[in-house]
Amino acid sequence: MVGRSSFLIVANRLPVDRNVEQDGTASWRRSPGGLVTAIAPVMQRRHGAWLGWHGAADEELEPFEQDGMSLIPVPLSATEVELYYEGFSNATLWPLYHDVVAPPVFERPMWETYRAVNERFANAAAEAAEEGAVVWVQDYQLQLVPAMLRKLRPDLRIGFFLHIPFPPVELFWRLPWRRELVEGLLGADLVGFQLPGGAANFRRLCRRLLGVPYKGNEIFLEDRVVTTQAFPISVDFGELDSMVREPQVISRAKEIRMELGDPEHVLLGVDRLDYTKGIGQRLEAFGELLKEGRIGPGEAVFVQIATPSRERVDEYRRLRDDIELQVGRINGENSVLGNQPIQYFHQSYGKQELAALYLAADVMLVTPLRDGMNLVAKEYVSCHHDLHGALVLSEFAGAADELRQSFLVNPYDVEDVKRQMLTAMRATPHELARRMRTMRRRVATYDVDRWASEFLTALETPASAPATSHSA
Ligand code: GDG
Repeated sequence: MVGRSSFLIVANRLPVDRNVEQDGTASWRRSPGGLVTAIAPVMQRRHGAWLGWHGAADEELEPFEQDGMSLIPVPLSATEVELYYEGFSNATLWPLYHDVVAPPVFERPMWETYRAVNERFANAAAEAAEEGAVVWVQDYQLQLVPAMLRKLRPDLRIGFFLHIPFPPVELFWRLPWRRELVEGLLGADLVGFQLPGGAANFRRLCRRLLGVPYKGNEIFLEDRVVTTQAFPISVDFGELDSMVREPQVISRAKEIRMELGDPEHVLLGVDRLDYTKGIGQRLEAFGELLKEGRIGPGEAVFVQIATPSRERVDEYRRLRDDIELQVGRINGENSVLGNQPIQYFHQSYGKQELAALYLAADVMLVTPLRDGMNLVAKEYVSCHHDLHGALVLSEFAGAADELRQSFLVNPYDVEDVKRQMLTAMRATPHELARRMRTMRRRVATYDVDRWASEFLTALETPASAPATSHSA
C-alpha cells in the first residue's frame, strides 16, 4: 500500500499502459497522449501520486510504483466505461465543448454514471491525500470531483485544469445538467483553462446560471473565492530539441524522405483520429490542389498519421470510414505508378519515430475545427532547430494565440487552406527561418515545466477574501 501523498494528480487515466508479452508476462509502459506527455515529468520531480483508471474494465488493482511515480488505480466496470467514458465524457461533453462540431448525446443513464464515477474518484482522492495536500484534478471527465472532494476534505488545496475549450454560454446552456457541472468545478480553489476566452466564458456562465459575482479573475462565492485563469499548456521543448539532434533520429529522418520517394515537399499531419481535428478538411484541400495541377505529380507527399482513438464511439467509427474513403478516392484519382500522394497510417508510433517524422516534414498541417491547445503544433516547432519547416495552423487551435508566425488558416475555408498550403510550400528559406525562430523562442520559454509551475504557484497562492467583504 502506498502512503498518503502531499501532491496528487487525479485524472481519468493513469499515465501508463499495460504491455503483455507473448509468454504472458505483463509490464507497464508510459502512455502517449496530450495529458500524459505534459504532466509525467512534473510528477516524477515532485514524487507525487497519480490516481486514475488503469485501462482494463472489471479489474481491481493494488497501487503500484512506476517510473518514480506512485500510481493508484481506480476501477471501472465495463458498463461504466461505456456510459461514463465513451458516453457522457466523449459523446456528450467532448462535442458540446468543441463548438458542437458533432451533435452531443444527452442521455440520463450516461449522466448518472458520470456522477457515480466522479464520486468514486473523489472518495479515492480523499483517502490518498495527506492533511493539507495539493490535489490537481484533470479535465472534462472529472468536473464534479472538485466539489465532491471539498465536501469530504475541506483542508485540501484543490486545482482543476480543463484541457479542452470551455464553450460560450449559449452552447453550454443546452446541457440538462449544467448547474451540477458548474457547481462541481466551483469546488476548486483554482480553475485553469487553456485560453483567457475559456476562463471568461466560465465566469459569465457562473454569473448567469448561479448569480455569483466576479471581478477580474476571481469569482466570489459566499464563503470563499475561486480563481479562474488561463494557463496555455506546452511541450517538453528541451527533450524534443535534443532528441532531433541525435544521429539516429537525423538519419531516420533522411531515410523517411527516401522511403517516400524523395519528393520536393513532405507534408505531415499527426492527430488522434478525431472529428475535431479537421483531417477531412486538409485532405480535401490537398486533393483539390492535386486535381487542379497546382501540385504536380510526385512533387509532394502528404503523410497523415491518424492514431486510433475512442473506437467504440459511433461518431469515431463513422469518421474512420469517411477518412479512409476520402484517402482512397484522392489517391485513386491522383497516383502515378510508384507514387501515392497520400500516405495514411492508422497506427501509433514511438516518440523517436515521431520526432524523426517531424524533422523530415517541410510542412506541418494542423487544421482542427476546434482544439483546446494542440501539442502537435508545438512539438513540430520544438523539432526544428534547423529553422526549416512551415507550420500551417488553424485559427481555432488554442496554439494559434501563441504561434502567430505560423501560416494561419480558417479550416472551414478550403480555398484559404489551399492558399496557405501553397504559400508554405513556396516560402523562401529566409522567410521560414524568420517565422520558425520566433515560434521556437515562444515554445522554449513557455514549455511544459513553465505551464505546470505557473499553475501550481497560482494554486498555492491564496486568493482574495470571500464574497462577504466584496459585496458586488
Ligand atoms: C487534448 C486537447 C490539448 C499522437 N500520435 C502519437 C502520439 N501522439 C501525441 C502527440 C501529442 C499528443 O499525442 C496529442 O496532443 P494534442 O494536443 O495534439 O491533442 P489531444 O490528444 O486532443 O489533447 C488538446 C491537449 O489535451 C493537452 O492539454 O493540447 O487541445 O484536445 O503529444 O505527439 N505520440 C506517440 N505516438 C503516436 O502515434 N508517441
